[in-house]
Amino acid sequence: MTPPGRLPEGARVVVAGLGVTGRAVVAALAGRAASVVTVDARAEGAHVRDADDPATAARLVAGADLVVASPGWAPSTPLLAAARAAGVPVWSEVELGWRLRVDREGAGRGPAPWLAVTGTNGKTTTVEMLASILTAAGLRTAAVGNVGTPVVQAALDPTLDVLAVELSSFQLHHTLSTSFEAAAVLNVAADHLDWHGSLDAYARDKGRIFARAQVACVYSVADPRTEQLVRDADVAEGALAVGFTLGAPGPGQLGVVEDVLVDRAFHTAPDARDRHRTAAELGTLADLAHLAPGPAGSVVPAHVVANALAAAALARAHGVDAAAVRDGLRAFRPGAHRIAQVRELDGVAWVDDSKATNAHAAAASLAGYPAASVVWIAGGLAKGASFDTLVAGRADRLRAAVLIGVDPEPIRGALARHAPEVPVVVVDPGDTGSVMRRAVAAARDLARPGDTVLLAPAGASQDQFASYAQRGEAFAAAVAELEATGR
Ligand code: UMA
Repeated sequence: MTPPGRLPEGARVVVAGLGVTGRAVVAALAGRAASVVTVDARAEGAHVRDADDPATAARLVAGADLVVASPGWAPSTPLLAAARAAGVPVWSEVELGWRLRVDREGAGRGPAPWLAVTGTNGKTTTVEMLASILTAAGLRTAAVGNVGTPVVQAALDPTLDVLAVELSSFQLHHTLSTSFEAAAVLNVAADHLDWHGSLDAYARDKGRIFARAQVACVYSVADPRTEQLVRDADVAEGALAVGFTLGAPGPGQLGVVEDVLVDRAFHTAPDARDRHRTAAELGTLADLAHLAPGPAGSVVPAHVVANALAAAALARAHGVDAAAVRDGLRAFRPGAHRIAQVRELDGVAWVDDSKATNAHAAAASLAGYPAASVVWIAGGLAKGASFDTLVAGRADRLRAAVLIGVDPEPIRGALARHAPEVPVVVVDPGDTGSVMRRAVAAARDLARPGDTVLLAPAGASQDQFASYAQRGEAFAAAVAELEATGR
């Protein structure tokens, strides 16, 4: 295996994808690779546009020592299949970043440790909470990875003390040799099945985050699949398995006792024999009160508390003290498009949760509202998922549903089966440019004062929008237009 710090000698590299990841990879390879060929079906400036033809794909990999694959490239794409057939290694950009990571400023400090987070939902929030905690501890850090900033960019930055890394299952699939200081799997629910082929394959790729973990593997006590991934992992000697729970924590866990966030994994009792009876207080639920949706005094959603505990566990594995955990959680502010109220108009709240790109996330979002009070804007790329559990479990919250997306059928079918009494409007996918405006107008007609119009699509955005962020912005713009025109 290639040692850290360099590529194979005189490497000829094929970069699959020239989006956010591919551009960062090309920049990182400048001066480090003998040649770089970029492949992208759509992006301007790519050397090769059509690698879907198996003969072209085989020719490309025949002249290469390495392929660096962007996350959107499924293993079944002809280029990656050709690389496998020819025995040419395929690395994720995360693997490349890990191999190239540089020492921190200051003599003898070595590369920055990485604290990594994956999971079907909550990973962006968790990694941002983690960065906030690390910052409160006086460390120089950044939330990087799937959250937006390519990992390879951060790996080459000597000013960072520690990295807070969000990893998707796509990125982990081609990640081979990483050894994180600590890593967490928050939850595993059906998502991206079209890419991975099955839930088991998807979970296995998530589990790669624990490989060679040095200090701690963090899992959810409520999700046995995440604990199993820890058991299956080959970790460094002495690495701990640390659970987080919304209930009272057992030894080796973080959890909640009354309204106190408690650490029974990383605290040190003055007398080691007391370890199993003592705990460290990390803060209280009041430190998260600003993260409750709705008016002051609303309940902090369970998934927010879980994310905070996971972030705290990773920070504690890095040696951060309890006061910095509390200060970091207090200072944390969630990013856009995550259950963000964009307007209140005539007694109706308009909420953007465009980040809810799968059924599990949409279910968590809908859970926060009273019965029959939500006009739900949903739909998008289903990614091979079923919506029956989501709709059956949340039908009581719905006043009505407005369906967007090129193929509304998967959610429409689930609504017909489990919520036949809920009115459904399907927005004709014909004119993509005006989809959100038409969805918002339909929702306006269906909502009553006291209701919430909730964009929680349960699908990815790319069938009609460039990204979940653009979908959320289109929603906010359409709502602002409603207000401006007085409609
Ligand atoms: N492309 C092809 N052929 C293919 C697939 C893609 O030519 O078969 C091209 C596309 O035209 C595109 C390029 O490859 O120009 C790269 O596309 P990409 O989809 O890999 O995306 P990037 O722009 O590199 O962004 C990726 C992540 N995207 C995906 O995982 C789909 C971003 O996560 C991430 O922020 C970024 O790297 C930096 O790490 C987004 C995402 O949707 C937010 N993630 C999924 C999620 O959170 O559910 C996993």
